Amino acid sequence: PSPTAELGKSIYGKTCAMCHGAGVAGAPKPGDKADWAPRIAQGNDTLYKHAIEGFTGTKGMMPARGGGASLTDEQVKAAVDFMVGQSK
Ligand code: HEB
Repeated sequence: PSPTAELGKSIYGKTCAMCHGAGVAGAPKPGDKADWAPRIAQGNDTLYKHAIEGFTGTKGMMPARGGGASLTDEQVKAAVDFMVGQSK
């Protein structure tokens, strides 16, 4: 795995899995292709924007940077890439 993939997996485990791992409050689980397909179809730029700035959808509320205010954009994007990679 590339360094970015390792980073994404690590960030996901520390900051995102608390909601996304079990699908808490409507958070899409990595590997749930039916939930991810329409999200992935929006394109990476939208996914990154929603993960960085936060977003409220039909299922619930995604907090900005998953509540990890100190995460850099690169770290959040790497975690998004990891989640998308698990879900294709
Ligand atoms: Fe989240 C969603 C990412 C954390 C909750 N998210 C989401 C998405 C993404 C993400 C990409 C999709 C968007 C669209 O569709 O556009 N997250 C993420 C990351 C992280 C996270 C990367 C780490 C940093 N989340 C989180 C947490 C929570 C959440 C911690 C809890 C608190 N999310 C969520 C939800 C959702 C999401 C609920 C869904 C919304 C709707 O409605 O759709």
